[in-house]
Amino acid sequence: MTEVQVKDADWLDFHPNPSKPAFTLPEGAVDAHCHVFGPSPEFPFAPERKYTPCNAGKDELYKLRDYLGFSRNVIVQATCHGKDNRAMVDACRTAGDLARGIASVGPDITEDEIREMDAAGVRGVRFNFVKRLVDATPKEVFLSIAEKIKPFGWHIVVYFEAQDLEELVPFLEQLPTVIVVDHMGRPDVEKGVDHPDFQRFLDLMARNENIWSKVTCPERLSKVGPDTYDDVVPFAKKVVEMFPDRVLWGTDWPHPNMKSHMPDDGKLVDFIPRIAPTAEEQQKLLVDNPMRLYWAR
Ligand code: 0GY
Repeated sequence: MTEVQVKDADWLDFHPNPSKPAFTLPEGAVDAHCHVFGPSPEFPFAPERKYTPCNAGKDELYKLRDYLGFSRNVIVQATCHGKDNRAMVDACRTAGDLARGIASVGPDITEDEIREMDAAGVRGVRFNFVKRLVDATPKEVFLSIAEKIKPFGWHIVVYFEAQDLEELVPFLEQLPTVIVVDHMGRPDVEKGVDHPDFQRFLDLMARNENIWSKVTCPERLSKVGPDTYDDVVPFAKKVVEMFPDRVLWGTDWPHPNMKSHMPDDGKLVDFIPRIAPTAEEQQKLLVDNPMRLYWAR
């Protein structure tokens, strides 16, 4: 019998009717960080998951894409699916050339499995260091995965929290591919842009031209909250200004593990011109950079 996977009691569902953004996205804009959850039971959540979300499948995701005015998506494997990439891969196949994926894999992944995911649109793997989301993986395991995916031209998305960056720097500088850091390495925005913690992140990007950043998730990082997320603006704006050719933006729909509130995705889109005020920055952030990284072939 198929197990019914009931969402966590305190789970916040994605916004049922987001506003229409005031900001008009440039033609061909990419939502470069989003997820699909299930739907379960067709795509069950993994036994080792740390949370059980609501269902939020590809149909809902593509409805939101069209409503907000995006053209394409990069779907990042969510930890609630563990290393079972079927829901993400199925969503990529459904969208054809309009979606790419980032998988979560183990060191036993075979070349044939990588090739099959590549054909579906997968272009990278995610290494997760956030302790509330995953059990720790030894760095040697991540390094062996990196060597396996590198010949396919894939890259590595890393998710960690600011307090862990110092320890991670030597490892990150060892990785042999492009690296994309989720949510600017999750700075503590109360410390300010000039704090050594955020400067360490900017220095890392300055030293390593293969390191990119998603200037995403004001709703996760903000202490002042919706709808303006004012305290996150200086951080994201700084990264866009310093590294205009190595930044990506995404909604993070369906916003896993938000506890304080559920963001209005339309308002998140309206955050973009505040962190990328010029048309040139917006074109790079939303179109040129993701197209170069994910749609070069
Ligand atoms: C995000 C953030 C989170 C979760 C995941 O894969 C995941 O479960 O990425 C989080 O809880 O901070 O980027 O979606």
